[in-house]
Amino acid sequence: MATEMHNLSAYDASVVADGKGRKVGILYAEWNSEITYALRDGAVKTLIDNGVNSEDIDVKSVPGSWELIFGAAQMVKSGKYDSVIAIGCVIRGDTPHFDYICEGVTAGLSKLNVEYDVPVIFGLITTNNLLQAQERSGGRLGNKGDECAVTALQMMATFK
Ligand code: RBF
Repeated sequence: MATEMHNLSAYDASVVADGKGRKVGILYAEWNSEITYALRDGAVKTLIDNGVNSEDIDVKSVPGSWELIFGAAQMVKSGKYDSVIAIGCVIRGDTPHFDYICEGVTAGLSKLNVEYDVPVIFGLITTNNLLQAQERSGGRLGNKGDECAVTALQMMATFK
């Protein structure tokens, strides 16, 4: 699991599936927007760099990571997308709220992946502090938004 060993933006474009004709929904949370905007922008750019048409990418925001569950469910059930990327950032605070949100979002998105035929990609960064989140959203360790886009492309190619 150690992201320290892995650059989140590193991928071999020659083996990444072409995204031409794919429709992708991107959902991002406004909480910790310094981080989530960078993740969102990374995901959009990587999709386009790999052949997805910009008109085939729908980007919607939700207030916080908790709302990613409802938002992703709506996107999945709409039947409009070949893949949905859910982006959020939860930073550990002084209360147990962190654990409740992380567990709830993880369980909610997992359920969608089991119950529906549209892959939902897990773009939730969960960190102990802001620096760790910055390092994973375009900093020292790359951008998890890029990684989510590559994952979506691979899942759409493998299962459609
Ligand atoms: N949303 C996030 O996306 N990231 C957070 O780090 C985060 N921390 C929260 C901490 C507290 C104490 C509360 C009450 C909410 C937090 N939220 C966070 C918002 C949450 O995902 C959701 O939007 C709200 O709880 C409303 O349903």
